Amino acid sequence: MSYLATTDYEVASIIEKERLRQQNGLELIASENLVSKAVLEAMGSVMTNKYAEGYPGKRYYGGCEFHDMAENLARDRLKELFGAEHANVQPHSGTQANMAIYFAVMGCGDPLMSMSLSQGGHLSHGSPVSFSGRLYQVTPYGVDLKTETIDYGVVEEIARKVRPKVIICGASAYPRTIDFSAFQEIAEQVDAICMADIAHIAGLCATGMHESPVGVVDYTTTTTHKTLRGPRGGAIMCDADNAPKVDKAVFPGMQGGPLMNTIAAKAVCFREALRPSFREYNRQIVKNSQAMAAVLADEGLRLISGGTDNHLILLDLTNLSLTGLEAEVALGKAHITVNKNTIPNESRSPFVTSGLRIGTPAVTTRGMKEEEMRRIGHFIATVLKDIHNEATIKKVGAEVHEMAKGFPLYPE
Ligand code: DSN
Repeated sequence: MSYLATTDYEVASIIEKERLRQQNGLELIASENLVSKAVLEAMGSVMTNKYAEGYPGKRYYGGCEFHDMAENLARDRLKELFGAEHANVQPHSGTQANMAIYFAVMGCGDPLMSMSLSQGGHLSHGSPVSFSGRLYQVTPYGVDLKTETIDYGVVEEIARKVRPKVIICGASAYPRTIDFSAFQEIAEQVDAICMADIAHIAGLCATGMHESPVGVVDYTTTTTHKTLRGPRGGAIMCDADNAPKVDKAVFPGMQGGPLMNTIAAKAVCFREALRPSFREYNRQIVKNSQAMAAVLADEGLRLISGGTDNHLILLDLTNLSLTGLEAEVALGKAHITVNKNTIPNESRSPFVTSGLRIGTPAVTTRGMKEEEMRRIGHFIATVLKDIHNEATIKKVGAEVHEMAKGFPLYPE
């Protein structure tokens, strides 16, 4: 029995139920992953006990010598991983990292250009329901409705018209390669600052599976918990010249004490990501995504843009007369966790949607390869094509359980 179970059985049993949910099912949420035991240990360590407002060598509290060491390690490892001149590892999340860049380079009401949320962007890129949509004057760009990919000519046209202060590239639901160099060129033509949010594809960028924007665009933000496979949090990279304003925007501009246990865990994650096995892992994420995409297409499902170059697949369920919500619920009953998602030209609300987003980072961490992806593709198609048949869902659920057993979360 764990120590927690002896002191707080209620919380311990909730955590155990969640562990079993993760163990017995297939996690296909594109933005999630399963961290190593080393990352978990750093997260649950005594580093959480300390206030360390400020930065290494310049803190507002005594007793920070080991926190300085941890934060310096995290910064140095992240810089090494991406070849960055400067790194800030304090943002509590990807949204905080984005907020810090906005605060560093824009004033309220300044024009901002970004991919619209309904076509693959992110809430914090200027959605009207986010602080970013309320503080800045946002002009969205989307995808070409025929190819369902970004049309850089159109992005340039909008940029010339709007003359934004900042152009954001990066997405939460875009299955294709993003041309960061093209975005930087467009930004330069209109004297805008270019910011890449690589939250979803950071692991792919760090390992050469996707072009890295670091050293190409002005600012790069990321989360650390998606394809990077670290603790839940954010980070920023930029040139040395821009470091002072970024650091000031994070602290004291926007956050108080950094989460030092998370920063220690980020250091652990970045070291793991520097190993050759992490490159292999990211290569497998993409191979898995493409193997699953091929099966889903063979089954007659419609893939937005016709396929995938990265860790995620976006399905349009319109030809099955299904909503994303119905699909998410039915697959959940079969222990397959996915999320409903808007698609280009969406006609439904974000709570219902016509699409489904599927990602392979977490199942790849469990050691699954193309063969398992093909089976999972068939599981998904079977449920979606017979969605009102509880017996079908139950049968697929039992097969999922059986398959999951063969890939333990923490085999050690
Ligand atoms: N909520 C995350 C995602 O699922 O893409 C982004 O922050």
